[in-house]
Amino acid sequence: MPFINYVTKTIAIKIVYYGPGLSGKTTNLRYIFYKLDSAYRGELVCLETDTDRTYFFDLLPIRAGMIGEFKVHFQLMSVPGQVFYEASRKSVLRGADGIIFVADSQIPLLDANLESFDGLRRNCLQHDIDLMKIPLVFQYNKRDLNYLIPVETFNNLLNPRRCPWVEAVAVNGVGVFESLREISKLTVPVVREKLFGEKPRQEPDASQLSARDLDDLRGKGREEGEAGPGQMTKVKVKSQGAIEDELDKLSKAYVDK
Ligand SMILES: Nc1nc2c(ncn2[C@@H]2O[C@H](COP(=O)(O)OP(=O)(O)OP(=O)(O)O)[C@@H](O)[C@H]2O)c(=O)[nH]1
Ligand SMILES: [Mg+2]
Repeated sequence: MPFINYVTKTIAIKIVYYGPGLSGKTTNLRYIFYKLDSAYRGELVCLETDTDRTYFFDLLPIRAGMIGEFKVHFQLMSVPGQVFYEASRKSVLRGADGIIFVADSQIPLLDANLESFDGLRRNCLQHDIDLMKIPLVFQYNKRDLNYLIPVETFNNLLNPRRCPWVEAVAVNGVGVFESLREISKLTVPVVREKLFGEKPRQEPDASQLSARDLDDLRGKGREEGEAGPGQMTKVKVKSQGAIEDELDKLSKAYVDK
């Protein structure tokens, strides 16, 4: 459910980047962070354990225009893809308004993609999220490499609903904003319905507001080119409970501004 603050007139739409380890989820967030002027985004925050190695999630809040008199923020979060971090993936997924499934297009990683998607299905079930209904976009990433899984195969195996899909080279920014735009087109009408009782419409321009705003945002970013390393804030946590507290705190901190 989107987080709506009627006092500060802000709405937070939570978008989760999900997918197997090393598929490029964090790369998406880094690229967006680097491209957007700091007026349009918060910090890129990264949670890690005492060992300095184990990442739980990344969070990047960005501003994206208005719905009525409400300011819209997208909370972009990426889960850790490695099999070991199932509990973190589950926590991050809680309350998601939309999901971008970042798949790794390399043929040897087909099973890893399928397993990750199965995990997503399982975790959605546990959070009462209906994977057949929640806004979902597929990003088929690493299209710059050789020996690629054909898009048709991906769609047949992962995407029978024929949700929007984007071919991407996230490391160069290709498809990164397009994926964000697709998910905003799906999530914004749901928020409008919640706020104003408007039924999502079928016309192609039903959710142009956010799509246009995202294009504007991109215009306000830096020149095209490769994303730099970007800076990150690192937060130490010790337990699963602490992760969930931190998640709540971080999600609200930016929205309440
Ligand atoms: N060739 C190529 N490499 C990419 C692309 N996108 C990301 N990478 C590289 O893949 C590696 C992993 O990227 P990350 O963004 O850290 O992957 P992740 O999905 O966040 O990984 P986990 O946090 O372990 O789940 C990095 O070395 C990236 O530079 C791409 O489109 N093409
Ligand atoms: Mg990552």
